[in-house]
Amino acid sequence: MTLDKKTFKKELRQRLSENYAMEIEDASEQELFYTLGTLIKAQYAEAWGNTWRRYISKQQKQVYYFSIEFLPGRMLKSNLLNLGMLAMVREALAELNIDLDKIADVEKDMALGNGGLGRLASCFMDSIASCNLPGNGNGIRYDYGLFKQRFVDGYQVELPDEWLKGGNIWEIRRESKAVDVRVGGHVYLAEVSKGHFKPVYENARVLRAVPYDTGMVGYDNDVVNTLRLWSVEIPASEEDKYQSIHGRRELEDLTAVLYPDDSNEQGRLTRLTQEYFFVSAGIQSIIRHYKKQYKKPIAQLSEYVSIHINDTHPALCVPEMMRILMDEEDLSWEQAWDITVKIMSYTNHTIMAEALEKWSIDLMKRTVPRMYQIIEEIDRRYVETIKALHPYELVERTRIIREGQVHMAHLSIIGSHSTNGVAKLHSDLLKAVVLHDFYVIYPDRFNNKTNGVAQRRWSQIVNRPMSKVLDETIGKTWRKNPDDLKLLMNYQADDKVLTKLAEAKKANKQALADYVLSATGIAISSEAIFDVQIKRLHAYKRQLLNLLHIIKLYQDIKENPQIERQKRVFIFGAKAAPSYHYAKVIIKCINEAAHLINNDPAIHDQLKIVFLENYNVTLAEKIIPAADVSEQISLASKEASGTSNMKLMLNGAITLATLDGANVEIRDAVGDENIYIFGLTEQEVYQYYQNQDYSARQLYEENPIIHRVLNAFIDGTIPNIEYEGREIFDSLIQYNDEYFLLRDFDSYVEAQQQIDHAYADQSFWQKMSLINIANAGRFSSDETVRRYAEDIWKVDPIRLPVDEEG
Ligand code: 26Q
Repeated sequence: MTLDKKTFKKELRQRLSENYAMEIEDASEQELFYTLGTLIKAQYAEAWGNTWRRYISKQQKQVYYFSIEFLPGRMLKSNLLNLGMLAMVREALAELNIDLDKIADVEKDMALGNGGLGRLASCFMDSIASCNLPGNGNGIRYDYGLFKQRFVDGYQVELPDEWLKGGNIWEIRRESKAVDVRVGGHVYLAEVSKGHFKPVYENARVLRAVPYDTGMVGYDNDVVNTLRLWSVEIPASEEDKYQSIHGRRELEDLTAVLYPDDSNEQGRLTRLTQEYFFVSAGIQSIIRHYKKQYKKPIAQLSEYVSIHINDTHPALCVPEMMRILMDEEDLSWEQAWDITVKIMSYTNHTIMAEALEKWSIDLMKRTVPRMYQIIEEIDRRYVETIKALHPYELVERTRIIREGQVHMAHLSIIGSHSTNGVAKLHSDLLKAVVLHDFYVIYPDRFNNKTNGVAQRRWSQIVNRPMSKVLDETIGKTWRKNPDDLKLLMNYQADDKVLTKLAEAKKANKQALADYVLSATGIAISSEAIFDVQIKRLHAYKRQLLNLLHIIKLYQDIKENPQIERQKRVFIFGAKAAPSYHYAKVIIKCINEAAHLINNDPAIHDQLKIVFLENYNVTLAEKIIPAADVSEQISLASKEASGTSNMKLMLNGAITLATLDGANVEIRDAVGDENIYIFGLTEQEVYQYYQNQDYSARQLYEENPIIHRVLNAFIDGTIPNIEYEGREIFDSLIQYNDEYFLLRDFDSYVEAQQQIDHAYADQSFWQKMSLINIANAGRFSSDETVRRYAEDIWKVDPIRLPVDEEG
C-alpha cells in the first residue's frame, strides 16, 4: 500500500509534531531527515514482518551472505525508490518548499567496507530482495566505518568516521536475539562415554554478540530481507570480570573499527577474533532460527540453509558449522561434514598473492582453539582421502595447514561445494594458475559469476537527467528490466536523442563542476573531457600510469602551446590504506602535480587535475554521472573484476581499459569500436614473468618521452616531492617497475590521443556513449544474484503475496 501525496504530508506533519513538537516550516534539515526516515521505516515495517513469516510458513530455503564488509552508502533515496515513493516524496516536499536532495545530504554514509568487495555485498543485498530471493546478510556493526580522508599539504591524513553519531535510523537492536561467543583459553576433549568425546573449555572469554537488523527493501515487490550486523558487549554473567576500564575497552574494541586494509595488512589478532565473532554469532543464530521456526531435524539443515563465504574472511564458517553440528547437535564427523560442504559456497575476489589470507598456527590456537582442532582434523582427513588419488606434491601444496600457517582459501575450497571468481578472465585464471591445483582435484566445484551492480541506484537515483531521456526515448520498462536498455540501440543515429543525452551529460558535468568549485576552489569547465579514475589507491591499479600521462601532456603543452587540443579534467578519488606507504607517496605526487598544473598560467584551462578528498559511495554518486572517460587501467591479470567500470559505462562514459577483469566483458558487450583498449594482455604479462626479461631501465634510456616524464619526478619540475619523487623514480627504474607501467605507457598515450580525436567529433562520441548505456544491462547485479541463486545456493524466488491472495 503506497501513500499518496496528501496522506504523506499529513503523516510527515504528525510525526514531526510528535517527535519534535514542531511545524514543518520550522524544522531543520536534520529534523526532517530523521522524521522522514522513521516514516519510511514504518512504511516497510509490515512488509518486513510479512517477509520473515512467509519464509517460515513456506519453509523456504534461505541464503545467508557472510561478509566482513558491507558498504551501502546512504539509504534514504534507495529505500524511497524501492518503495515506489521517490517521485511522490520529492514532489510533496517541493510543494512544501523543501528540497529532498538537501534532506538526503544529512544522512551519513554507512561505510562498513573498504571498496569493491563491500560495495558488491550491498549491491547483492539490494538485488536479492529485488529479485524476490530469500536472502540475508551477516556481518559486523563497526562503531567506526572506513576512515575519513583529508589532504594536508598534499598528504593523506586519516580521521575517524563517526557514522553513528546522531543515531542510525535504519537499524533495530534485537537484544532478545543475542548469542554468546567463546574465544581464547584452552580446549581439551573429554571422553563422556566410550569413544564419545566432548570439548571442555578452560579460561575462555565469553563475548555477547548483539544483533542490529536493517531492512533490505526490494524494488516494487513488498519483500524486505534482513541485514544482520553484530556488535560486541560484555555478558551480564561476566560483568565482574571486567571491572577495569582497560579490560572493558579491550573487549569492546573488538567491533570498534573496520580494518582499513584493502588486502595489505595481515596477521592481527583482533582481526581474526572479529572474523570468528561474526561467523559464530551468525551460524548460531541461523541454527537457533531453524530449530525454533522450521522445526526440522538437524540432519536436513542443508535443504533449508545455504551460506555464502564472501572472500576468505568468513572462512571459519566451515569449522564453526562442524563444531555446532558435532559438539552441540551430536552428529558424527561424517554427517556433519556432508552437511557443511553442501551448505557452504565461496567467492574469491583476488589473485594478488599477498592478499591471500593466512594465519599462523600459533595465533589460531590462542584465539580460537576449538576451531584449530577442527581445522587440523579437516586437514588430516583431506590428506587421507586425496593422497590415494593424487601425487604427493599436489596434496602437500593444497593442504590447509602448511609450513606453520592455516591457509584460509584452502579451507574455503575444501569445505564448500562451490568456488567462483568474479569475472570470466578472473575465473579462468583461478583455474589455470592461482588455484590450478584445486581445479585438478575438484574440477566440478569451479565456476564463474561475473559481478554486477545495483543498476537502479547507479542510474535512476544518481542520474536523473539521463533517466528522463531514457524514459522519453524507450519508455519506462528499463527501470524494472535493465535488459530493455537495449532498445536504445534503435536510436544510435537519431540526432535528437543523441543531443538530449549530450545535454543530460552536460548538466551532470556542470553539477560536478559546481561541487568541485565549492569543495576545492578549483574551477573546471564542463566543456572539457571529464576523465575519471575512482577506486582504492593500489600499485596494481596504476593511478601512477595516469599521472605519467598527465605529466606528458603538461610537458607537451608547455613545449607547443599553440597546438589545438581537447581540454581535459582528470578527476581522481582514492583512499590509501594507512599503512600502505607507496600508495600514499602516489597520492602526494598527484596532489603536487595538480597544484603545479592547476596554477600554471601557461596551461590555463587546457589541463586540470582534481583529486577529491574522501572518496566514498556518496562522492561516487556525484562523479559517475558526470564522467566522459572511465579509466580501468590495471595491469592485465591483476584486477579480479572491477565494478566502477560497470557503473561508469551505465552512465555513458567511454571505457579506456586494459584487458583485465570485467573490462573484457565490457568490450564484448559494446564491441571494439566503442571502447579504447590498450596495453599488455594477461598472456603477455605471464610471458614476462616466465622469461624474466623485462627491463624498465632500457625503456627509460631508449624512449625520450618516458625519459622526460620520469625526470620530472626528480629534477624539481614537480615541486615539493623531493623524497616522494625519488621513491617513484626508484620503484620504476631500480626496482624494475613491478606493474609494467613503462611497458604500457606508449599504447596508453596512443589510446588517449584517439580519445581526443573521437571527442572532437561530438556526434561520433555521443553514439559511442549511447551504445555503452544500451549494453550495460547485462551488468545488473539482479542477473548476477539470480545466477548465484540457481547455480550455487539452490534457493527459489518466493511467491509474492499478490499471487497468494489473487
Ligand atoms: C585481508 C586480510 C586482513 C585484512 C584485510 C584484508 C582484506 C580486506 C579487504 C582483503 C581484501 C579486501 C578487499 C578486496 C576487494 O575489494 N576486492 C575487489 O573485489 C571486487 C568485487 O568482487 C572486485 O571487483 C575487485 O576487482 C577486487 O579488487
